[in-house]
Amino acid sequence: MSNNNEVKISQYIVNILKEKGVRYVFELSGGMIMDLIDTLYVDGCIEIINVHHEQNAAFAADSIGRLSGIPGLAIATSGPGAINLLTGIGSCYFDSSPAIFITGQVNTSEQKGSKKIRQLGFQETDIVSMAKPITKFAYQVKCVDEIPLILNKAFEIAVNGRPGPVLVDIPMDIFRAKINNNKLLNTQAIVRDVEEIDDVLISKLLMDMRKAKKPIILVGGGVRACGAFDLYIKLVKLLNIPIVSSLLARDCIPYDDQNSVGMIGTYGNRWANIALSEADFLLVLGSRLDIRQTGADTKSFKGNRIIYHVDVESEEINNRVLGCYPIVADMKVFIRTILNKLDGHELQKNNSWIKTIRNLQDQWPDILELKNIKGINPNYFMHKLSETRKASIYTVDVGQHQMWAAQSLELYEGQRFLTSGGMGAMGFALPAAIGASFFKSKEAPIVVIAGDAGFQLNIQELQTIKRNCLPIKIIIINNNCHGMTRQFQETYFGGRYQATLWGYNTPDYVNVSRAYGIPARRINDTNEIEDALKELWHDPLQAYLLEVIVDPYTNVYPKMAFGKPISHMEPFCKPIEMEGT
Ligand SMILES: Cc1ncc(C[n+]2csc(CCOP(=O)(O)OP(=O)(O)O)c2C)c(N)n1
Repeated sequence: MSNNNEVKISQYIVNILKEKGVRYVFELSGGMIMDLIDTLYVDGCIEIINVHHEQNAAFAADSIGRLSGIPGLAIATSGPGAINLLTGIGSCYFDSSPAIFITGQVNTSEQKGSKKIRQLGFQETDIVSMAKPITKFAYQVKCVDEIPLILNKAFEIAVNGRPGPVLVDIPMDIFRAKINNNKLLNTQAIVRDVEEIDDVLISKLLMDMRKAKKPIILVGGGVRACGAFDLYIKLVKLLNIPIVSSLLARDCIPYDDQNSVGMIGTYGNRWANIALSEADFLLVLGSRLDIRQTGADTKSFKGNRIIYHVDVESEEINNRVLGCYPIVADMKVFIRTILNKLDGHELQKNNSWIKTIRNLQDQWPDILELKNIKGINPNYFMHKLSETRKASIYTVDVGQHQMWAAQSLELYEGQRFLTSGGMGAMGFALPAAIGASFFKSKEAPIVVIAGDAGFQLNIQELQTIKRNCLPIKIIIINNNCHGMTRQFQETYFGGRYQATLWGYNTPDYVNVSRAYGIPARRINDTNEIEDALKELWHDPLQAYLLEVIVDPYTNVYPKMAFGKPISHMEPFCKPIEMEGT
């Protein structure tokens, strides 16, 4: 007897996705995922966005997940489609983006199972094993009855604790099978464990903070990833302490806030690194204290200062930098606890310490770090680009331009800065901007900052921008080389520029852009910046590409002299260890 409540699994999945608040799905078609694509199309509630490489579907989902806190969604077919997702999945894993990846798999009957053969079904590939080390959960569905539980679990795992990606691999025949729709969803809100924080430790933290002469807060990506940003803003207003940021938290303190110091780390603002090296108290909020922030000399990073380290994952604390007071907690729980203790009272004023930091900033302006360079100064360009405050979100690729942007963009309240931190994946910025445009319902301009090399990894997505009329402004900082690795060769390989400057070149980006129907312009000289930016912003919601020519030998300075304390920075100090680029 037929059951009226029966639906196809594909429809059941779509129903769950809608329930969970998913509004967009990024995809590239393929046989094993077609049933789901067709169902999404017929259902019509979730917008389907076709991209031109699965990696970009994954980066777009990463971006939506980071911005909304609701898992981004990308789907792909088995074999090459699924494998192409992996770089983006890793990006979600390392940078704590909630995301769901659904991959189609060959029919259950075509799977090789335990047979000692490489493949049975066409494109049959064990994506689950490949994805496991870079997901919070990866699972191949074996039968219809598993679907409700696995999908609910997928969403729960993606957002709970430290957010991250989940992959669910579903055979074709299961997409087509039927399920009773009454099983639909366990839609209760996800309940997080309420953690108790050691009250004595919190009192001691506040006491140490009050006593400190030179306190600093280091804010990391974990604050936003845990959905604690609004609480954090309340907290820092009461604490009134200078704030430095990691790369991923560049947008966690507005440029014009009196407590905003800058970015620390390998390519941090010189004054910020010096300030941190002088601090007697450090409160680390949701930052891993990884090598790009502390450098290799973790002992001097700790020094004699008191460090309280708050993170949702205990293993991240006292991992590299030892001797920190550990506070293992969900950031929201931690901040609420502290706010309760402060009970609306401001902690103290640190006017003289802030003045000292401002003096350091005046002494070491970022735009004067690059002496005697030819042509456009990229740090200066970043100030000019951002002083208009017109971008809603910057998505920034990987390389020197990323560091110039992180050092010198003026990010004001509400503006976001997304980049590929832990994965450091070239090619991230353009697809991330596509995700960001949909998050903003195409109503606010997104600015891509990319290098000439990274842009060539995913250049084909200009077509997605054009087709969807996305308000994306693209800045290519063209130094006609792999600048960051060229700088690496300058330092460690005697200036032999094979693979970065030698044996490499770029197309005419202005013509490429126009070929996709996107207006474009190139500038070579500082005098052209103002006019070009006027043209770029002429219609804020129209896609535009600006190619900014920079001399190939321009370095990113300051740069931590690797192996030395964080205040020892190039070009004045030389490294004693080799870092990863
Ligand atoms: C997918 C990928 N491949 C290789 C690298 C190593 N890498 C880091 S930066 C860089 C050079 C980037 O050049 P470009 O995009 O032109 O930016 P620039 O450094 O010149 O600003 C390379 C090759 C990487 N991070 N990601």
